[in-house]
Amino acid sequence: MSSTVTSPARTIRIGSRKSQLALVQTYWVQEQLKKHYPDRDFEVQTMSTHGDKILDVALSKIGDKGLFTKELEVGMLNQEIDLAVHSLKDLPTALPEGLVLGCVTERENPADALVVHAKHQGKQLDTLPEGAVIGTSSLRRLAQLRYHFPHFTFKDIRGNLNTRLGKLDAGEFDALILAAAGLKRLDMSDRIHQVIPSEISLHAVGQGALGIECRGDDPEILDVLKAIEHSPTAQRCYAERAFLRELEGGCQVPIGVNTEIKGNSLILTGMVARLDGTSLIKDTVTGEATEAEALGVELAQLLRQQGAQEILDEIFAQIQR
Ligand code: DPM
Repeated sequence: MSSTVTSPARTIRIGSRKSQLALVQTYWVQEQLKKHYPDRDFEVQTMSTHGDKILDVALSKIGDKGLFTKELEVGMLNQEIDLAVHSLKDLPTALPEGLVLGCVTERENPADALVVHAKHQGKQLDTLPEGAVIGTSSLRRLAQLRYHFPHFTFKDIRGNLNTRLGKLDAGEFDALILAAAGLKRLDMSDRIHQVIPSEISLHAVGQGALGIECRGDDPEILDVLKAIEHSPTAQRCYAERAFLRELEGGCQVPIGVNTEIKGNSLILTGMVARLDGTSLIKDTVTGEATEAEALGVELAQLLRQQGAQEILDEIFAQIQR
């Protein structure tokens, strides 16, 4: 008699940064996977990334792609973990050889949000006083807000969400600009005073979505991840990422986007702005949602014809001193 030996399915190891937001996101992914594959085991392994360790330097001055992802990527390539959960906007558009974007999950509201100090309760961007100190370390937020509200003062801020809110409450800032999605995931939506309209601030590429990275030669994991992919979010984010990649922008450039799916169409808006807020180039393209990446490339070329490259070259020269 012959016997069949079936080896037990391997435990799937999920890598995560240690920040509170990263962990909330990773446990959410673990739970979704568990729902689809109740018989499989998923375990979470945490790692610190370079970006978690240097908290005192402005993001834009670090100038390193993959600041929040590299250690996790090394872990995947060394077979220590099988997949890594990232805020998609922190995942560079070019991934290391051997790794792929295995899936994109359903997006939260991708907009930026205004959080004000208690003394400005009820105020919004257009009612905050002249000279109000706005905390952000995003060049994208800085450039767009300067363009629309040149009378504010802008100050760098780093650290996790709680640290930032603590600095706001202590009176170091009059208001902060943060991703609505991050506040929502940490159950702090009540701190949002204004969801900033896209006419004022186009969000970062991939903002509000989670991107799960894995090895390209691991068909089993790629298949497992398909169950939690959200295809409309993925199409929008592929268009946004193609736009950013074509403009060769990293996470420290004043580039913003907005996408919308209507039927089979995808509408992509993108902008590039000068850091001092003196000029802002913005345009929109529409096409088939299935041609998402081509649309991103088309928009990048359109903005380049309108002078986007000159703005970017000027900024690269400034931040890579
Ligand atoms: C990137 C930026 C910021 C983060 C730059 C940008 C914001 C930095 C700052 C690429 N990553 O948005 O123009 O404002 O000081 C980050 C946040 C989230 C993921 C927090 C935030 C949560 C939201 C999400 C930091 N990465 O943007 O307030 O999942 O999209």
